[in-house]
Amino acid sequence: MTTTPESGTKQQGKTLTTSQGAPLRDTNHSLKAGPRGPVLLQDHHLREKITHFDHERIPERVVHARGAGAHGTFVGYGTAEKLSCAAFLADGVETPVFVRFSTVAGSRGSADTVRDTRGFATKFYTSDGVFDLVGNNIPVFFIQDGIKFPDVVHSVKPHPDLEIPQAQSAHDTFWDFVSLHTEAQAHTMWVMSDRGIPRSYRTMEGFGVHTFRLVDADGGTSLVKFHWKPKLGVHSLIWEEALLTNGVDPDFHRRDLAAAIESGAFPEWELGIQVFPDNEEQMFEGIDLLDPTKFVPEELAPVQPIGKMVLNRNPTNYFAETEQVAFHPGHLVPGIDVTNDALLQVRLFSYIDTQLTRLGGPNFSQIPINRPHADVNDMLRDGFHQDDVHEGIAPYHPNSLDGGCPFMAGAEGSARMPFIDVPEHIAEAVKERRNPATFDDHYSQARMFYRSLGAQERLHVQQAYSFELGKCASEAVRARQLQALANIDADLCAAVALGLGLPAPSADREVQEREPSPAVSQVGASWPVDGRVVGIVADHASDAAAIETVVAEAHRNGLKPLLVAPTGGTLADGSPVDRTFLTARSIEFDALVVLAVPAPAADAVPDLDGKAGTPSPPGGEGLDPRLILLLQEVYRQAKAIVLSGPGGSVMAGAGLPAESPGVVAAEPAGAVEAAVGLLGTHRAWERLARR
Ligand code: HDE
Repeated sequence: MTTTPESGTKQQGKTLTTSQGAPLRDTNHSLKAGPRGPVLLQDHHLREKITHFDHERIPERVVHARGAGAHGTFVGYGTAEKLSCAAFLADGVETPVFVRFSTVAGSRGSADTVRDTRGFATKFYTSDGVFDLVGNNIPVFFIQDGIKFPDVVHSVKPHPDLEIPQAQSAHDTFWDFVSLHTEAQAHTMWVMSDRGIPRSYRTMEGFGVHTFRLVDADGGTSLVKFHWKPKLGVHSLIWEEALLTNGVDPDFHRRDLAAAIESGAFPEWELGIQVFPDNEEQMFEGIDLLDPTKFVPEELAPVQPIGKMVLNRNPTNYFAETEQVAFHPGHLVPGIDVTNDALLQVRLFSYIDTQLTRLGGPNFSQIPINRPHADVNDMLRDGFHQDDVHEGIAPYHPNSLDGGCPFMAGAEGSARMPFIDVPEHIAEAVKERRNPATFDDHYSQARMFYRSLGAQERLHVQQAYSFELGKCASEAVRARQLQALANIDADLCAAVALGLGLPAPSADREVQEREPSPAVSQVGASWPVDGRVVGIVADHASDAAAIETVVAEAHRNGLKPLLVAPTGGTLADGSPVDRTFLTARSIEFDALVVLAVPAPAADAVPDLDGKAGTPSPPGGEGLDPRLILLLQEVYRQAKAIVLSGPGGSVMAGAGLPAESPGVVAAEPAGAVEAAVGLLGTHRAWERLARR
């Protein structure tokens, strides 16, 4: 990782100075009247240092405060050329990008693996200016109209009296709101599914959510929905992992993204579009394309790939890049335009407004990470943090004094293609506060999504609702949400009601049946394993050749091997131990290869985290209790376990069945191959189904 103390900075080998460049001899002592003080006001260096420190923080984002960023490249396939004149979508055109992933509800210092929607915002530095695709990892949103955004956000944020709970939806105000404002039910269903706890930012789909409009070179238009498809497939944590991770490694997603890039396992996504005719109705198969609480199943409108994004460089400075990046759904380029989706329209106002407070004024697009790579010749002037030294005397249009410049795009003298607002016919309308009737269906897609999941995934949804509602103190809120679940699916409602100890209500309305969409399920497909983590359990007596083979094979297959042993130090092959039994925890590993069965160390340092208290199952007396805990957790989490050489006997000692889906025996030479075969499906799903 780049954060090692040895890594260089531009200041290496240089002399310390004040901000004005004056060389300094001492930054450890303030200027005092004698060694015992008092401190003198005239110490400019002291005052500059403290004043700057006092102002180091800027307001965090009101939502999406916690995030991780990465640089990369987008390459167009040219397949969208017929639909859009956007230059960056043309065949083979390479465009630099910066992506910021985020959670929504938590503060900047909250944990990565909470149950929440994730942001997936991409800045394309195109030759025609910046295009921002500011999406989420869930294709539907909580609300249909942006005027409700403060309401939904206030409901999910910590209670205003004590600022508790942080980064959680499992509390009364959130469920109060979503059970009253039932258009939020579809989005909530996605968040309660495994999608709400991604394994990694690298294994998330991304969605533009709204319907956008593509414009071709002749002004022809089509409606589209944007999708990011991860090369590694969609993969999530299970709840136990998410909870453990919040404590063991709250930076889990940040670390995973940075470590993958650092190791050369560059995360990749294909950008795809679903295409719909741009007609007056703006409907597709009974789905209103302007309703952002609805998605269009891929089975009805296939996602057509139009380009590929690879993230290949970590930020150099978190604040300068990831914190100061400013996205805006209105940052559009010729060839892409917005629609009248009322959620999108309000966003067009909000994102510039919020930067005025967050980044301290109107010149945030001059911050390096926000600077377009295209020529900027605006007539915006002055303001806080103005970095440009504008020349000329006529920042107005029309002018004759600066040669009439800058020219209008498309006019004589300008080579640039203009952004054209699509001339859209607005039907004769009455000014009113009202939604179309097609927005009234709040349940059919929540039901369709739930019924499209695999049995194990449905079980997770049941558990998630039971957990979240179980944390609500108000019985009225719990009962009201159960009513919403009754309208979605009677079995789901019954399972959650059972957990809550409340009666399961019957549906109180007719809900339209929709065909299931198997594409939303994570069960059943197989994916590449790049950058996945394999823990190798060995001890100081383990055979050097076996360790060498497994580590080399892991690298060859693009996996990240971590050697786990009872204590630190060096193993027989000379490799340093990466994790001791004290510092290792199941959440870090996607698969475990067990090469040795270390016995409990007689003189083990007493464990501070209570791991040593794990009871030994019958037959497990000879095993280190921390290894038993590791195996039990990895087993419960339905991860691959490969038993090799002496490791073969370990399952029984940990009280686990040796014959089980996702548990295999292999020689060291074939251990990684066996793990790769199991890892492709992300989990031993059958093992989860058995419980
Ligand atoms: Fe955002 N949203 N949002 N949002 N949003 C912000 O902008 C807002 C919505 C999304 O990594 C804020 O610069 C309103 C939908 C992402 O910097 C703010 C409404 C979707 C990010 C804001 C929405 C998103 C934001 C906070 C309803 C998915 C993080 C800081 C009309 C399609 C971007 C900022 C980053 C951030 C407002 C709805 C995604 C306050 C008013 C729908 C990924 O402007």
